Amino acid sequence: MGAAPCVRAWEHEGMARTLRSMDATTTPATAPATLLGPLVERIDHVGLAVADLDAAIDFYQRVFGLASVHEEVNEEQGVREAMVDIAGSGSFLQLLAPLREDSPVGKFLARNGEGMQQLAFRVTDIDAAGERLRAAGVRLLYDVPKRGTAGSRVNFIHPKDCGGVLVELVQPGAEH
Ligand code: KFV
Repeated sequence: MGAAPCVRAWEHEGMARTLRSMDATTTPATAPATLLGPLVERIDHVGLAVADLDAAIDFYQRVFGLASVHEEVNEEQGVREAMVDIAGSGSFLQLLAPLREDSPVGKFLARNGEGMQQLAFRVTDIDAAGERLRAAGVRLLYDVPKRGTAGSRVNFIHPKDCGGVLVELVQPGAEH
């Protein structure tokens, strides 16, 4: 194979050069070469704001053949929610129906109607992730993580600091 190894070597050298220059101009304590990279495992879930939880569960079952595998009420977050398994991929759809109009999902629905409300990354260490983001000046919504689905710990990056996307960080609890 003629050119392919050469292209790969060039790409690797370019990436290494970028990292070397970042190391030379930043201090690891405040600005590591990648803020969260090693801590991010996968998309844990995509959160969808829905008006009627049972109707939404029925829709994803009948259209996509995807089943709800967990349901709960989170009073603090003001939601009734269902986790829909995306064909065993390890990622889920999180269907979120508001308990109150003045909750985050209630306000989202009033402003936008039904649709994607959040993107959640599973991380291995949510406290370390929070420290790194704060050190870089990224706004987190909570000083300490709150209780999320099935005993997980969650925090959110403000959408204004994340390209207009409400990004949740989630570290699974023992119930997962
Ligand atoms: N995505 C993108 N932009 C959003 C947004 C969203 N979901 N929600 C609000 N915004 C934008 C909105 O368009 C507006 O922009 C600004 O943020 C303020 O909107 O350019 P604009 O027009 O100024 P408000 O005033 O409608 O909302 P606000 O009261 O500021 O609250 C926004 C926010 C992100 C602080 C609030 O939604 C929040 O605290 N979210 C985190 C908690 C949450 O979403 N809980 C529900 C899911 S519970 C869950 O996920 C669980 C339990 N779990 O384990 O996974």
